[in-house]
Amino acid sequence: MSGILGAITILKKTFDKYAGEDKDKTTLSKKELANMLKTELPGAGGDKQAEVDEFFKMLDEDGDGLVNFKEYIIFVATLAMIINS
Ligand SMILES: [Ca+2]
Ligand SMILES: [Ca+2]
Repeated sequence: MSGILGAITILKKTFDKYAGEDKDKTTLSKKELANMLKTELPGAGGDKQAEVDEFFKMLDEDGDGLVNFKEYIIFVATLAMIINS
């Protein structure tokens, strides 16, 4: 698989990998998000707790304390725009 569908598959797999670290496999907890940032985006600020808090607040649009797949995709799309600007 290549192109957009391949990219989406990778994004979904990446989400599932980190979201599945605890019992709730459909959302990212703050701890899971920190692990994802540290591994997938080294240097982006996943090392310091304050920066993880900041990231989490940015991602958790509905404020329920968890990052669901939709919120994650919005984050990835935002990241794509930042990288291309
Ligand atoms: Ca989870
Ligand atoms: Ca949320």
